[in-house]
Amino acid sequence: MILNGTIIKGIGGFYYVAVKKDIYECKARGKFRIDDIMPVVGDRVAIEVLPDEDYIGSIVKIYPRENLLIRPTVSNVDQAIIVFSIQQPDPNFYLLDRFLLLVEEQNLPVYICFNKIDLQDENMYIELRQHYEEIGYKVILTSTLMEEGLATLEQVMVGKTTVLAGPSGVGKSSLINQLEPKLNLKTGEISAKLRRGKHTTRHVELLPLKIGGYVVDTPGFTSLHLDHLQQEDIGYYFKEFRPYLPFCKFNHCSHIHEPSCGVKAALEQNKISVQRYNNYQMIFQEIQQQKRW
Ligand SMILES: Nc1nc2c(ncn2[C@@H]2O[C@H](COP(=O)(O)OP(=O)(O)OP(=O)(O)O)[C@@H](O)[C@H]2O)c(=O)[nH]1
Ligand SMILES: [Mg+2]
Ligand SMILES: [Zn+2]
Repeated sequence: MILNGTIIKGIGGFYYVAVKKDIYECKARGKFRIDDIMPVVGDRVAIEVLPDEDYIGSIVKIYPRENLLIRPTVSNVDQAIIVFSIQQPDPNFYLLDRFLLLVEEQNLPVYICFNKIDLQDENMYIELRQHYEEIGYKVILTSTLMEEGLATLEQVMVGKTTVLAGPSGVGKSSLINQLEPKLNLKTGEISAKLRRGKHTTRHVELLPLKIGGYVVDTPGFTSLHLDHLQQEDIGYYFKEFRPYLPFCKFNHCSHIHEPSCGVKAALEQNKISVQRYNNYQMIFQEIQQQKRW
């Protein structure tokens, strides 16, 4: 018998496929390896189950993916929420901009969530929110400790498949636990010495929400590779640069050395933030260096 379902978890060569309320433990057929396609969490698949075996099957087909995130590896995502804490650990805005770039490349709707607002005074995080809202991102401020912002967070997740991503220790699993206490996800302490998270979440999993939809808790990351990107696309992925790109005189303007550059003009008029422009430049140069090899 063939059934259609969604891979919600993969561990040690097994894939757990949800077919309505049932979960089937599946192996992938060898032919995927031949085609060089590996099933990933989020894939919609057809599985073959034998009549006598209880909830065991094999994946025989992977349906075309709507999208594929590589960090974390998950497909068919509706949106991403990038979580950073405003303290413990301190936000790394360069890393945030890199992550935004990856999400833009996937053309995925995105929210930025600043968690742990109980740790800082209001002026700091209001300014932070303003900064990213001016760029064009939606920002949610939360505290699991004070139970703030959780209703807003829940609202944007209703009925969707949402990936929660961000560095270790920022409170991703804690946020999900607040929304869905039954999941009882493991959360970790912040290392006192390193002031970083300890990578409590280890694998990627689609977690069903009672409000409908799934949330993907993901292991924290400390760096992100951008080597698959083309340098000429970077400017476009910096969302707020887009309106100024038509004003660049040169077709493949890097927005760094060229005269008559729309982006640099906008920078001079304070329409683009210096911090974002500097991050752009660093990322552009990093990719340029890699392409030389
Ligand atoms: N002060 C404060 N601490 C929080 C808040 N949310 C989470 N924490 C704490 O932050 C620590 C890390 O939380 P986790 O939820 O494990 O973080 P994570 O992002 O899932 O980390 P990884 O799984 O390692 O990627 C825990 O000690 C939480 O209790 C918050 O809003 N305020
Ligand atoms: Mg976690
Ligand atoms: Zn330019």
